[in-house]
Amino acid sequence: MSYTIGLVGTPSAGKSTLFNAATDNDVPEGAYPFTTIDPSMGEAYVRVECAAPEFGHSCTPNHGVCRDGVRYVPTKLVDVAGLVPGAHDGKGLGNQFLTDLNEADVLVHVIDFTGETDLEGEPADDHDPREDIDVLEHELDQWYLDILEKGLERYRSGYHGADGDVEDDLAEQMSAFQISSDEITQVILGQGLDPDPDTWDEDDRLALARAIRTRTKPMVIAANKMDTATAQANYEAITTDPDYEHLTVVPVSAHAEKALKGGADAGVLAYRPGDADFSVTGDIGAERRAALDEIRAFLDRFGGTGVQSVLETALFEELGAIAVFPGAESPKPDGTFLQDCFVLPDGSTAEDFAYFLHTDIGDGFLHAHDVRSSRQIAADRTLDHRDVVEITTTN
Ligand SMILES: Nc1nc2c(ncn2[C@@H]2O[C@H](COP(=O)(O)OP(=O)(O)O)[C@@H](O)[C@H]2O)c(=O)[nH]1
Ligand SMILES: [Mg+2]
Repeated sequence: MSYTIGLVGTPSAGKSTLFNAATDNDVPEGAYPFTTIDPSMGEAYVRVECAAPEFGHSCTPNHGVCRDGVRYVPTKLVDVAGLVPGAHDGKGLGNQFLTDLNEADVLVHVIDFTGETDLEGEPADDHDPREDIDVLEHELDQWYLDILEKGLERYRSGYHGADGDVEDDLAEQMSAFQISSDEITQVILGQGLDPDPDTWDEDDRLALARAIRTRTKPMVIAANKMDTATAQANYEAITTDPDYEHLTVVPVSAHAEKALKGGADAGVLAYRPGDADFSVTGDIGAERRAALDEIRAFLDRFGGTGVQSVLETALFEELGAIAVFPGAESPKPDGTFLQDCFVLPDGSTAEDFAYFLHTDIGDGFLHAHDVRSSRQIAADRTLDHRDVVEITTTN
């Protein structure tokens, strides 16, 4: 199991550029856990501070790499092309777009913050990036609403749901979104709605669809092309607009990341993806040096190109996932150490982790050990990000 981060946005927002910058990694061959089935699906990495130095050893990752104490943990990235206004009504790639979108656990909405691309991806003079946000939210909400209405029809038809509870019919209709009937009940109550669906008017149903959407499809905005003055002005305006306070907006320059990675691949730059700085290690011309000076000014101002941080924000903050190391305090006889680092759902317990590793490990669970503190931990203890956990089994 691993998470999939979906890049979504209007044409020309910079999805492919960001996708390429995030997936074109200098990782040894054979280190890829996912086979590429289609070109829009790739392997990206999220950074996790490695636990190995705390034990005085260096790690030997099975997947991804570790660079000076920073683990690059693989995650799937998918470029979901085809967002156009009216997608939920079947416009453009329509339903295919929504099906593809559903493969993602969390979304990164890539937006051209320069305002020089309209909703159809055509050049524009003064497009407001807020429209991009509104359009995607509207498409998603309508899509969820359509499914919610079908769930209500199912409920009214009375053919399904043994107990006749509306949340059961809704959960069944929304099974693709992986939401349980208990969670639906929570959302209904959270919206202050009466449990009887016959009392819900159109606005109530839309609000409910939206609440289920934000819960099952968390999202972060990649404010792309922030290497331009117009994008910076729009960023300032949007991040101070109270109507958009509910969103997390990460400033990004996919171009800068691509340039730095290119320089690192060519051996003229020392740069680790996500770093806030780089150094020139090879011969570069005056022109390239000037371009790099601009990138350095960008990094100084924003703390990085934003490509790594937008993926990490999506996974660890919006989705709330945690990274856990299965391990012991010293290397195995063959010298391997902390080979794995897994990304698990928010709220995972020691026992969940055991089952995540293998059904046999879960079934044979005896106790878990917090390796850092050398303390035994209960099966139902929820784990924290970067925990190092050893599981002892009966077999
Ligand atoms: N200035 C600037 N231009 C960018 C950036 N990222 C992408 N672009 C440009 O935006 C255009 C569309 O990019 P592309 O990745 O093909 O967009 P997609 O249609 O969303 O996949 C191309 O001309 C890119 O070079 C960026 O960070 N800064
Ligand atoms: Mg593209």
